[in-house]
Amino acid sequence: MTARPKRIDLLGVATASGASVRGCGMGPEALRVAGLIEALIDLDHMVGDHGDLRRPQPEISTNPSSGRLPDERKSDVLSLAQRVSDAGLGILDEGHFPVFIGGDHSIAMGTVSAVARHCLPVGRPVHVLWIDAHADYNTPDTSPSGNLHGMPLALLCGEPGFDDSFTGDWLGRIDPRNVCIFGARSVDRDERRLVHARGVDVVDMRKIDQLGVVAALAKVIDRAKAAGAHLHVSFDVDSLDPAIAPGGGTLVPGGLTYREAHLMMEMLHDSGVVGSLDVVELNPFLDHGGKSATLLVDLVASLFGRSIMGEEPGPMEFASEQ
Ligand code: 6HN
Ligand code: MN
Ligand code: MN
Ligand code: MN
Repeated sequence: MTARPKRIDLLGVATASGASVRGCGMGPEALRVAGLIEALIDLDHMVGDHGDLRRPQPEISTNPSSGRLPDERKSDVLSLAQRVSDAGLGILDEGHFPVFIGGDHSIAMGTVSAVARHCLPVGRPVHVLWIDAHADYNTPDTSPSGNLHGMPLALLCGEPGFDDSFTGDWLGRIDPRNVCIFGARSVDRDERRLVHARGVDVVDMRKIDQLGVVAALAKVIDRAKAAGAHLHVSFDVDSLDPAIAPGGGTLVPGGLTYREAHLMMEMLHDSGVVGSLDVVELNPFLDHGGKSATLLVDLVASLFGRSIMGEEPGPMEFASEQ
C-alpha cells in the first residue's frame, strides 16, 4: 500500500486556448461540483485548493462571438504554462501532491515541467504516463490542426520544429524513452513517425486488448520503480470510451472501459510511485449531466486509495473481532 501523501493540492487551469472546441475551460469547476474535494477528504487526505489560473480578461471585448485568433491563443497557452509551472513547482517544493485540473492538455507543458524542475536537479528521474486516445506529440510541421493541446509532449521531449517563441521551462525537460502513451487510438501520420523514432513507449488499444491493462501497466510501474523515478500521470478524459465519458471535444471510439480505467488507478495507487496528476480535457458543455465529471472524480478517488472492500484488517485486528 502507498504511504499517504502529506497533503493533496489542487490547481485548476481554466483554459481552452490549446483546443479549437470551446468549453474545457469550465472543467475545474465541474470537477469540484462533482465532488472531487469531498471524495479526497472522505479518504482521510488533507486537501488544499489553490483555485484556478486563467488568462487575464480583456477589459473590452469588441466581438466576443468571433472566436479568438490563433496568435492570441498561442500566447495564452505559453503564458499560462509558465504560471502553471511556477505554481506547480511551489506545491511540489512544499512536499504536497499536486493534482492539476484542466483545462485542455496544453497545460501539461506547465505541469510536467514543474515536476522536472522539482526532481531533476536532485537527480530523480521523471517518468510520464500519458493516458490518452491521442499521442499529443505533434510539432507545428506535423500537426493537422495547429492546436497546441496536440503538441505538449513534443515540446517537453525537445522535438525540433518549434520556433523561438515556444521557448520556456518545458523545452526538452523529458527523455522521450521515459514516456509511455497509454490508450492511444488516434495518432496522426507524421506524429507516428516521430513517436517511433524517439523510442516513446506506446501502449495502444490493440495492445491493451491483447495483453490486458494489468500486464501493460505493470511494465510501466516496474520501470519507474526500478529507476527510482517520480511518475507523473497525465489523464486525458478522451482515453475513456465515449460511451462512459462523453464530455470531451476530441472523442474517439474504442477507449478504456469503466473497469479497465479503475483497475489502472487502483494499481497506480498500490504502486506508490505516482507523485503528481493531471486531469484534463473535460468539457462540461459536452458532458451529459455530469456523467464524465463524476467518473473522473471516482477515478481520482481510486488513485488516492478508494477500494471496493477498503483496507484489509491485519491478522490481530481480525482475531480481536472474532
Ligand atoms: N488532446 N492529434 C490531433 C491534433 O490536432 O493534433 C488531436 C489532438 C488532441 C489533443 O486530446 O489532448
Ligand atoms: Mn500548498
Ligand atoms: Mn491529450
Ligand atoms: Mn486526447
